[in-house]
Amino acid sequence: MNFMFVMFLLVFIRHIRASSRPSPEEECRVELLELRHTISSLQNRLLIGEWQLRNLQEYNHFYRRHKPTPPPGTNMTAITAELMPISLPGTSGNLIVYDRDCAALHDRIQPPSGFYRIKPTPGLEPFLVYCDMSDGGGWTVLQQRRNGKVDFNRNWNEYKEGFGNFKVKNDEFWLGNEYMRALLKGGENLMKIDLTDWSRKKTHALYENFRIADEKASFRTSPDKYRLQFGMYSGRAGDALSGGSRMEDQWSVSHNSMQFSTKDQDNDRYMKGSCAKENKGGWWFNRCHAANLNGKYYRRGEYRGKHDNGVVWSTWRGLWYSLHHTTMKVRPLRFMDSLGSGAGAGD
Ligand SMILES: [Ca+2]
Repeated sequence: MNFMFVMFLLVFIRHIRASSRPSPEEECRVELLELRHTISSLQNRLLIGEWQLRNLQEYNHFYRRHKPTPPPGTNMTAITAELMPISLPGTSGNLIVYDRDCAALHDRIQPPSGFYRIKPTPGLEPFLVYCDMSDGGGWTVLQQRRNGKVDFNRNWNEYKEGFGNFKVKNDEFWLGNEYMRALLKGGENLMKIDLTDWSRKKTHALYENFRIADEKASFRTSPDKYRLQFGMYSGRAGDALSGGSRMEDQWSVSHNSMQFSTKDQDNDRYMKGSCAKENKGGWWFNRCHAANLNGKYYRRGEYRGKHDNGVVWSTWRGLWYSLHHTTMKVRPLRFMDSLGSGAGAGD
């Protein structure tokens, strides 16, 4: 009798244990529930982040543009001081202030977009740049294509010193490798590349730690010819500067660590010819490219030819589509941290 009771007890306990252990299906359901919960909390965080970014941008716009009308008899000096906490320094005399870049200019006086003189390093004379104060503000523009009016098929010295027009917003230009190098030398920079196709669709690519080496070598090394280096990619246009997502393409067309080449200085990795000559512009060619923003300006988008030499961002519109607008602009990484990047807003 006792033995029977023990046996019964054992079977009962095993049954209880078996029924308390969840089946694989139940385990899967629980895991799914947990995942859904994680997704929903991440979505909430994303929403809050986006709201904060929008708020910061609107606040900045409000700060600059919509000054309330003061009631009669108000002390205007006090109002102005309140609206502009970063006030203009006393430059009413002969003192000229040159900011290091457009981000510093933005921090100091928050001016509208336009051409301003900057002085990134003490040894360099101040030079003119286009400051894009939209899109979060503080961007120094290195390159613009808008209408094909400026020929980008130039030689080494022209790419070194810069070319194009520096007068109105939609002027086309290359700032110049020497100026870009000086500008990017100061610290960690974020490069934003804005692209527009012929149906007015926009996209962008962001690269952290974008920098360019010196033209001349440092002691005991070979000339570095404005070698390009950049860090992590983000954005929607695809990582064409790294050659796209295929490993075999990356080896032959990634622009990272490439020297600059022009039609009269072949520093590319294409042994049989000159990428710059084939592709009608100066660039950090490999053998040859997955992005060619200084290429030939075709007016329709899709084009044909012996070489894929259009204004190309291959990971977005392919090698045989020449873009309508391009902008390459930089600002310090830490600027993004303090104000929100505005990257991709509306794109
Ligand atoms: Ca070559």
